[in-house]
Amino acid sequence: MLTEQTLEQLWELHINQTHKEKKKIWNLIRSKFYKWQTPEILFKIFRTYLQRCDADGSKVIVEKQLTESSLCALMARNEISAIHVPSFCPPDVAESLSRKAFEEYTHWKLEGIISTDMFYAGGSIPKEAADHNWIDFQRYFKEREDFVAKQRELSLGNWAVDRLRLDLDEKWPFGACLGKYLGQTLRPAIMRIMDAKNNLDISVPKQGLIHTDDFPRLKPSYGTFSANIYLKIPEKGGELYIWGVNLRKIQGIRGYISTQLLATLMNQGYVFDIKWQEEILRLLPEAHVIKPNVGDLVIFHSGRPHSVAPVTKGIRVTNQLFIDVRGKSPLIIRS
Ligand SMILES: O=C(O)CCC(=O)C(=O)O
Ligand SMILES: [Fe+2]
Repeated sequence: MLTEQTLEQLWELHINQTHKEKKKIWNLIRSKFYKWQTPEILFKIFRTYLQRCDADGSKVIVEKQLTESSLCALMARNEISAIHVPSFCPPDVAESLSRKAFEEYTHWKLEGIISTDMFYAGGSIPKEAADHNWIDFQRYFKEREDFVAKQRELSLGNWAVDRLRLDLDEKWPFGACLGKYLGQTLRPAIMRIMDAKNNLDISVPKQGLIHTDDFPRLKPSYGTFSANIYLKIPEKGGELYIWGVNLRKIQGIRGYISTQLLATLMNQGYVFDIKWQEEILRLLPEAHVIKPNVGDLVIFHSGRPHSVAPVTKGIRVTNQLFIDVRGKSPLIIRS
């Protein structure tokens, strides 16, 4: 457990680092770009000229276990949209974890302003939320060890996140390790909960809120992937939509303008606005729809547009983690 003094020092280092990042030329330009509502203005100018993106032909593959060849097709070559491994987590473990999650859940605002339709179980504060204020930052580092210990205890030593870490380490040609930040180990996964009362003041469309968690112009062997292990499946809703598009592959000046504007809209700031959601949907081809069962694992590039259909009956519980791919080096696991 970290002392108060160490936590304060970490926060100071974190603030300095964040200030340095903000001063980088690209980040300054980007913040001005948003502040002056440039995306909205450009969108109005080009609206009729924009073209719908073509799918890149990538499919969702279903396999009994992760293999080196499927991981390389997904993460090194962006050839497939997602890997779906049924029954990755034993059903009794899924049941025990999701029962506990439901007993203690909190609604976080991401980046201090935007509410989401996801809740998070105790000890599961998202790193993105913790990065923005001192109270949540402390909680992240104070709660991470207990959270992991409790997940393992509830899983009777069979926590599927541990299995995933081992599989990735053994099957990715350069191994896998837990992420570090300022010399501290990051938490390997969070626990997310969705239910019918989502706290959002907008009515969410049938396919959910389309977004990306990484830039959608996908590069080979570089990017952030999202892994979800489904612990409880709702009676209605909760399907995962993934659009098999790679905005980097779209050619021509018209394609370039369309994809740059689309990429901007799928950034968190616009995601919670129905008007922009309609525009995003209009520019995308048909989606892959995955209806996971209890215990399934799905991994996909988080720069591919994706969404979760609103839960209208029952609850949905997942363990989620991000996997950073950084060329010929170990995968980085973090949440
Ligand atoms: O819960 C899911 O199925 C996916 C949620 C999501 O947006 C993500 O993992 O990035
Ligand atoms: Fe996401």
